[in-house]
Amino acid sequence: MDHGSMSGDAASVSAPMVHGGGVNGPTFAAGAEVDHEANGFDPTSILRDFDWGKSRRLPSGRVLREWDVVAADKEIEVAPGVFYPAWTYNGRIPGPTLRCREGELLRIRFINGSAHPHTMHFHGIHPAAMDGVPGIGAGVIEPGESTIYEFEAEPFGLHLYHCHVGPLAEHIARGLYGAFIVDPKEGRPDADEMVTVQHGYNTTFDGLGNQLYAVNGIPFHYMNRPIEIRRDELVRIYLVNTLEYDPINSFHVHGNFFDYYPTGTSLTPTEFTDTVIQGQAQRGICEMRFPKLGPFMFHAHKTEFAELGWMGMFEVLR
Ligand SMILES: [Cu+2]
Repeated sequence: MDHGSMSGDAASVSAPMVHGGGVNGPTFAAGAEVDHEANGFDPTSILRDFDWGKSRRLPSGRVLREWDVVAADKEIEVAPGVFYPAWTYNGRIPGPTLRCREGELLRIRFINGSAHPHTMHFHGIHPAAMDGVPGIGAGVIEPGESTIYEFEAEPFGLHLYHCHVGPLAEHIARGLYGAFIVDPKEGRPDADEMVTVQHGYNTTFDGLGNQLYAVNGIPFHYMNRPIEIRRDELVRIYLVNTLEYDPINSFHVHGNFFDYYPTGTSLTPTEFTDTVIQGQAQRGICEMRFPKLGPFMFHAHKTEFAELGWMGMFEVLR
């Protein structure tokens, strides 16, 4: 076909180059994916993967819940052909979504298999010695060493954990964070539950910002693999922001509104909205039902973040 002339026929409008960005989808090579198998994790699995650990009832009647968490250095393909020297909990970014019930006794055995010193610092109410910060309790856990963090699950809500060794921003930004969910004693209504941890990758290590943004590890993942949900079913999203080097993050859903429970510490929502802003370590629960069928975007409403990876799709099915 002669492309020399732009006038007249369909030649001038057919077969456009595929450029992503904005509503056209990923800016990266359209549809290209990273090697999830080599990475050892897949955001589609992470989405609905809640790690309840191992539990048993103590003679006192109380439930003891235990996990092993291993820190390790790992190169991860964060965008097609882009490899990032990450630090991980249990080999994935974000780390495992640790889940328990209010009032249980929690025991986390932390093994540092990384070449760098790390800790696990949990958000929640616990003794100072279990805070996972340098110089208090077990303090910094050196490479090859381990410790046990033990505390009660309180308060109920959506929390997080992360490394607390300096330089703190880098230890977090390298990938050492995860969601920590404490269910209320009475539970929450049945729902299609999912976790979305918002974060970024400062691939230049200049500490001035991020070159990539994502939820659950891989930029644009849910553009390539939309999240399937059922029409009218209650959807509950545990939304956590662990982004470093940028002051705020946000979550916006298209074609719908949601009830928002900041920090998940109350069973009464504070807001009915389609957009929430979260600063670093802020988190909250979003509950919604999709009444309409079809594809609906979700993304950071900070457009820069969205176009550098923080966007995805819900596919509402019958
Ligand atoms: Cu660390």
